[in-house]
Amino acid sequence: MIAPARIERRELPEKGRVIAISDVHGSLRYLKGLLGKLSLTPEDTLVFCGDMVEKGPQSLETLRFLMRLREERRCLFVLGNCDYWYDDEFPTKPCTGRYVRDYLLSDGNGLGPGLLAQMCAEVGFELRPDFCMDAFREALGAAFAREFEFLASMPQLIETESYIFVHGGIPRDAARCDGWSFMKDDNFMNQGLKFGKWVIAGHWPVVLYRERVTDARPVIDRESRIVSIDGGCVLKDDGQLNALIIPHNGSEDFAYTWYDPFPVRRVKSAQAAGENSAYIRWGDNEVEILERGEEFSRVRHVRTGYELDILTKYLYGGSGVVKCNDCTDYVLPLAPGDEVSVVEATSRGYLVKHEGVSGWYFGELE
Ligand SMILES: [Mn+2]
Repeated sequence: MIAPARIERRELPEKGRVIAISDVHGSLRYLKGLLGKLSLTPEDTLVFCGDMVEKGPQSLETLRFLMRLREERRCLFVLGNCDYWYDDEFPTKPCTGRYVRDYLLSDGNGLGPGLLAQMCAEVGFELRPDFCMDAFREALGAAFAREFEFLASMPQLIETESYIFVHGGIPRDAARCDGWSFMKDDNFMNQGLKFGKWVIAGHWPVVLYRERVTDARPVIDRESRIVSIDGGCVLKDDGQLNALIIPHNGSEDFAYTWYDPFPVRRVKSAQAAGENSAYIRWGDNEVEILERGEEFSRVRHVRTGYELDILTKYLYGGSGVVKCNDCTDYVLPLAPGDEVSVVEATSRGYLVKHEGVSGWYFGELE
């Protein structure tokens, strides 16, 4: 059991929008792109629902960008499981559990250097296999006290009059749960919970809540009063960074926008929706290769037996078990003039996104 959950009660101003963003994951490009689309005014409140860092390329720069942003704009932050790098006892220093050492030496589990490794690089602390944890702690504590303090200032949950902001979710037996359980509350929307106030959460990429198509827009469930907003930026090849826009405090009239970096083009010819489709997703992505090609491979999804062609570069693994990046064979319904963003241009057609939904388009683009 780690530290108990830190819960903060806050008042939101009457005027201005409340804009929730989660799971930036060190992707400053997406964050800047999204903020650029929001036309922020001084009356708006930004709420960052955790996982500001890790997995993406610029954890340290993203953290510093947010530290500056909070001086210019009204910002609230809740801590995510990927942001929990400070020492509970000495919040201006990095945590130093055994897993930290393994994590640093593993180069961020294959995703590239995370926050602590980027800090080490900046101060020239070499991560040799025999590096000294005490020296690590002192070096980073001295150079990044402000950054650790910023992370340590974040509660795991912010409750306002009408909304609750949290990274993972509110666990069923919340009163007996530690802080970690609120941050890493996997698959929150599928736990059958209902709330009186709106709970706005990140952590679980929303595409995972959908079955047949890959839809990265926020999921708004009026029955349970949960809004899930993680668009899977960085983690998914076709992911996006969502912003949930509450027009004013107390409103349930949710809107949203998002940013992704893909070039926007216009569709020339109409295309009808495909009849069958699958969305092969992380956690359920074991495939059997039927025919390996250079660009596309024919595979069978092991659990369902569904067969589809996927981009060969999306395959990974080996030694018996082959998996693939999230992918779909969904054929999007499109009309001439529709705007799409192009994720992949292939010899067969385009993998595009239309209004947050990913799929294939086999016609020409303007
Ligand atoms: Mn998370």
